[in-house]
Amino acid sequence: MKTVLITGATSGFGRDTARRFVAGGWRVIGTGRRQDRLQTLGEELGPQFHGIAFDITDREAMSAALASLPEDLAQIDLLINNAGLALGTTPAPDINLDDWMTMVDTNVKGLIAITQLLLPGLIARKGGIINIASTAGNWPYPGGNVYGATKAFVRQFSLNLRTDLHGTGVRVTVLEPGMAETEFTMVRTKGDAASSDSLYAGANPLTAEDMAETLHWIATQPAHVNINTLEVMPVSQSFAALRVHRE
Ligand code: NDP
Ligand code: 8X3
Repeated sequence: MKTVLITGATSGFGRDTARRFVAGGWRVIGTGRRQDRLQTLGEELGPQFHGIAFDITDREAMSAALASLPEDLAQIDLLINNAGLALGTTPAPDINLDDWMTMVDTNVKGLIAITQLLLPGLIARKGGIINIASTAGNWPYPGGNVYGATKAFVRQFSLNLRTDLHGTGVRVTVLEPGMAETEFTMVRTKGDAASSDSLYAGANPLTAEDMAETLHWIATQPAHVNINTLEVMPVSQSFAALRVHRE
């Protein structure tokens, strides 16, 4: 049985991806800060699921949690770097600098730290890494500022990682979802349910189940196939024109 570690399995994409991989016969290690949610998911999914709680911005806690994995579970075949967040939609310069730093600490520094920790084992097992970036890393929008920049980092880090891992047999993919209804906007707006509801209302956005299915599809391609990049949007979402400000 193969083992996947999914960061951010307490909600949204990560939680449904844990469900999908368990259904597909994988052992799943799910992470996140909310221990209670990991426990609830463990009760739902049974012994194929193992939750470990840590804050991905805390390198010591993360190393200790990963080191505490039982020997069989520590043989990880696939890392899905999903944990991440946006904070705020305010255009620069009227932003909260702490929010910008938290996005960098989580989406960039947390992601690269766990990748580096697990890389020796992934190379030994010719495993795989799937990083979750975003359309926000490819298409600028007002207020996207640091969030979009962290996701552009994730895209380029993924491509560069694939280059570094040339010849190792390790697969690397970056998945770039567009608008999807999860707790993402509740987090971004710091609990503004009305804003979250109105963003998704009538938009028929992507769902966590859509992304779980896509991630499982990427992971189950024949061993010689590498999906480099995959951008996915709801049909309702497309591109806006460039703007011109006139005096
Ligand atoms: P959710 O808010 O529903 O889930 C985010 C997950 O990330 C949670 O499990 C959360 O766990 C975890 N997480 C956040 N911060 C930390 C931290 N410091 N330490 C550990 N875990 C953390 O959002 P989504 O499922 O939508 O987001 C998943 C990924 O997809 C993110 O990287 C997001 O940027 C990306 N994405 C989302 C899109 C969308 O429209 N929803 C579109 C494109 C990309 P906990 O709070 O328990 O720590
Ligand atoms: C989330 C998609 O467009 O809300 O990464 O930034 S968007």
